[in-house]
This record gives sequence, C-alpha cells and structure tokens, in this order.
Amino acid sequence: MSSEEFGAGGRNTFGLLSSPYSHPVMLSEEQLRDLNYPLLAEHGRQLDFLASTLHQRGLDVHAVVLRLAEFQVAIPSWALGTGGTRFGRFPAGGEPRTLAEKIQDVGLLNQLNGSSNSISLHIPWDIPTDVAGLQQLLREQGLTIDSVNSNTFQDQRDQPHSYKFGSLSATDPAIRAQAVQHNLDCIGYGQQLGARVHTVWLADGSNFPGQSHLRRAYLRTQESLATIYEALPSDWTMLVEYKPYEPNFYSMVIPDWGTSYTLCQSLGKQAQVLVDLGHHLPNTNIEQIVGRLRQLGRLGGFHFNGSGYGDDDLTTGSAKPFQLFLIFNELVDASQDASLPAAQVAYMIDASHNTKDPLEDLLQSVDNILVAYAKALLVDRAALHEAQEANDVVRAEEVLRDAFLTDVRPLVAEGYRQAGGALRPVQALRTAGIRQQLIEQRGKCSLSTGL
Ligand code: PSV
Ligand code: MN
Repeated sequence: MSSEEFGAGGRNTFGLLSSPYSHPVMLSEEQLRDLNYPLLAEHGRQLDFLASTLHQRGLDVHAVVLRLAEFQVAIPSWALGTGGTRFGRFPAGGEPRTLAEKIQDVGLLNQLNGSSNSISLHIPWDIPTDVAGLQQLLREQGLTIDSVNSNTFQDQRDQPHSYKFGSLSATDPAIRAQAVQHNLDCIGYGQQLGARVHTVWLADGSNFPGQSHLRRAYLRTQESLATIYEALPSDWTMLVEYKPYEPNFYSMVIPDWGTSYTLCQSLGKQAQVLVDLGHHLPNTNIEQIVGRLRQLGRLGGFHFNGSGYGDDDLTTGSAKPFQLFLIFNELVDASQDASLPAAQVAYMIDASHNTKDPLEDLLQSVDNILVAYAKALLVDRAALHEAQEANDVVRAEEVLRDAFLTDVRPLVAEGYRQAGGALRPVQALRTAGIRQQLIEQRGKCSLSTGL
C-alpha cells in the first residue's frame, strides 16, 4: 500500500470505526440510531397513515419498502469532488484525494442510505496502485466496484498519440490501436477490483461539415469496439453510451440510441445500450427510448442526472421529477410483463456540478431516484391497461397522477431505516458535521480527480 494511494489519514474526530489503512470518517450504528431517534415517532405516524391509504388501494406496503431497501445505485468516483465548468470550479473542501478516500466517501453515503453500495471508476483518474489494499477497503466498507469507464476524450501525459481528432474512430490506425489498448487496460483494472461492466463513451465526432466521413467513422468505431468486445470477459457487460453533441458540435460518431443499438447488435449479446439522461436534445421522450430498449433486450444501464438543456449533470429529478417517474414507470411495467425476459440493468449516477456539497448532492440524487421508483411501484397497472385499451385518455393519465402525486417519502425513509441507514440522510450528514471532519482530515484545498 502506498501512502499516496490511501492519503495521509489523520484525525478522526467522529472516531468510531477504524480501518487498518486510514481513518475514514464513518458513523457507528449507535450514532445512526441517535440521529434517527428524534424522528422516529413522526416517521411511524406518517408511515402508518400511508400504509393504511395504500392498503385500501390494494397495495402491499411491505413489499414496496422491501424493493426500495434492496435497490442500489452506483456512485461515480468523479462526482465526489465539486465539478467544474469551463469557467470555474469552487471546491467544497475535504474532497477525496485518492481512490481510497473516494471509496471511504461512498462507504459513508452507503451507511446513510443503504442504497449506494457500488462505485463506478473512471480510468485513468482512478488507476488502482495497491489492489490488495483497495480490495480490503472495499470489503470493510461493504462496497463493490460496478463498472470501469474508459477515457479517450482527454490526452494523458506520456501518451504517444493525441485524440484531438478522435480515438476509436480516428483515421490513423495507430491512434485507434492506442485507444483500443486503453479500453483493454480498463477491463484489466476492473478485473483486479471485481467489476463486471465496461462503459465506453466516445467524444469522437466533428465540428465542421466535411471534416469527417460520417459512414467511415462509424465503421472504424464498429471495428475498434469489436476488438475490445473480443477481450471482454464472458461474465461482463459492455455498455455503449450515446450523446448528441459536445464536445463535438457538428456530428458525434455515436449521437443517439439507434447508433448505440446497432453497434451493440453487431457486437453481441454482452453489449448493451447505456442511457445517460443528459444525453438527449431538449424535450426528447426519454421514457419511450427506455421502453423500446427494454423491449429489444438492449437496455444495459443508466447514468442518472438532471438536464434542462444538454449534459448539465445536475441532481437527477431536481427539475423534472415527473420525467424520472415516467422512466421508472417503464422499467416497472417491463419488469412485470411476463412476456419479457428479466434484464440486468446497471443503475448509476453521472452528475457533477459546482454549487452543492457533492455528498449532499449524491444523497439527494439517490433519494429522488428512490422516490420515482416508489411511485412507479404504486401505479395501478391493471387500471392503466384497461384505460389504455379503452382509449380512455383521461382515466389513464389519472392513474399515473394518482401514483405520482402520492407522497412516498415515508416509504423511502422506511427503506433507508430497514437497510440500516438514516431516516433523513442529508440531515444526518449535516447534523454529524461530516464535511467539517473531512476538511480537517484532508484539508480545505484538497482536489478530487475528474472533470
Ligand atoms: C460524457 O458526457 C459522460 O456522460 C460519460 O459518461 C463520461 O464518462 C462522463 O460523462 C464523464 O464525466
Ligand atoms: Mn454519462
């Protein structure tokens, strides 16, 4: 274990659970109980009231809470520090300096909500240098690595070839080979830490008409992806992410779900489409895309975030909770459709902005996701089906509104409690003074890797 890998450690003012490698800021079970205690009576009242209302609607509240308590969303390692824009960055202080500290931060989130037990890594920002130490840390914190994400959108120091004009789609075979090798390295790092998903997002594209031959760029990409796919372990999934614009503004090589879908089809069964909510033009009906991909057996994963215009990477569900609910409505509907095979969908967050404390932001994101999921579980499917078949537009919409307008927060809170977490994770984080402890431990100016 290198000290760089695990940071300097330091004073653990909260000081309860200690790791042999460092002194993570963590909460003990007793502290979590103390944080929950003053809220319990009111929580119980709200839960009872909701349970009896839902019971009258024929719903099994215990089953819903169980589903919520089991639901897991992966945290991106690159969202644990404040994100920057090209205009500036305003770090929160106490940001994780190493992969070990990132793991500790996710451990803390998972303690608070019991719903964040895995991490997405971005290579080369998160190259593991002490595999055994990191594995132990993951075990101690009850976490896994769900995915590795390649990065051929930035040039790295000492890299022989530049990605200025593309990576997997580049015209120069040597550049493509370098980009392919980077993806193979990512899979290797992922294997060391037990990941099962490799995510490819390409910044490749062009800024000006004529700059790139559109069909040939697609074919070169397909060929490069096929080489990576051949090296994919048999129990892994390869996710192909699309994005309509940025950083290229005239064309992106993989701009839409159709392109991702055709690439996956040509690669094989282990290739699946990744839907990043911020990767659609304004007003795109994302829930319909989700339904289509699920129907076609190619929905492999999500990057949740909030978007008003483009890849805004804001808190998911903050401005468009109804959209998030409609997405989960498609997922729940498909999961209850006996004619569709079950799907392994990787739920991940991909958000990072420069105004909120990143830990609070991630807790809010997971909370919004669980709220949307809970509401989707309340939809009266039989009534909706009947209304749709009868073309009763108003009734169908009312069925959705009945579910969406139900305040499900007591169910989500009960899910947290049953998973051993805090009834109100954001409030608990603040009351426990976690950010201040992280600043004391890591410094005011510590910076996390990422964009
Ligand atoms: C690109 O905008 C993206 O959504 C991809 O998932 C990248 O891996 C990630 O953001 C980088 O922040
Ligand atoms: Mn993404």
